[in-house]
Amino acid sequence: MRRVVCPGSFDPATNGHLDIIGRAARIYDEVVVAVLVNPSKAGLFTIDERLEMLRAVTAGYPNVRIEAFQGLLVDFCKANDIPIVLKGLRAVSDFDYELQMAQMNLGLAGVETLFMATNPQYSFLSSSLIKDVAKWGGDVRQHVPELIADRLYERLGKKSD
Ligand code: COD
Repeated sequence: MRRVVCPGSFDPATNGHLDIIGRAARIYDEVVVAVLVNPSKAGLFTIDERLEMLRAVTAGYPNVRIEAFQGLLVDFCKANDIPIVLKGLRAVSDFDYELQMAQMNLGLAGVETLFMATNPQYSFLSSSLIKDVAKWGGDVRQHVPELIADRLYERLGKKSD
């Protein structure tokens, strides 16, 4: 079975994340979306909320599985028999850090990293930008699924129209 992991914080997932996940689901037999549990960084959404939202918005993909992980990504890969990490690359600004992580993960455990070029319509999207815009009442509905926009506005105490 060809299996791949798409790791991230997903706080919350954006259409950019979902584009990569959907395209991966067409290539691989199984896509594991792995949500990092980072005890030192409180997110806007709890891990359970992120898992629940991701499961809802990927429900149309029978070969996508949503999991949480703590610790090293390579340990999660080993425990789940996943040889490949798939990352979306938005711009050159992503590249330096992604390359470092890819090389570290290869050295640590022989886990390969493949990069998928972001669909240009999503290349400027990040979870932090979405949260910032939503916090000030800006419209994020074209950048995240409806369910996630509703949860964002609710969490931030903003009117949702
Ligand atoms: N278009 C396409 N892809 C996108 C977009 C977009 N608009 N936005 C994000 N992505 C992709 C990128 O590939 C990104 O890497 C991934 O989605 C996740 O994005 P985020 O912002 O949700 O998550 P990050 O960047 O905070 O996730 C970092 C990891 C959790 C992957 C990383 O910290 C990690 O692997 N941590 C585990 C601990 C570990 O192993 N550390 C050693 C690493 S060498």
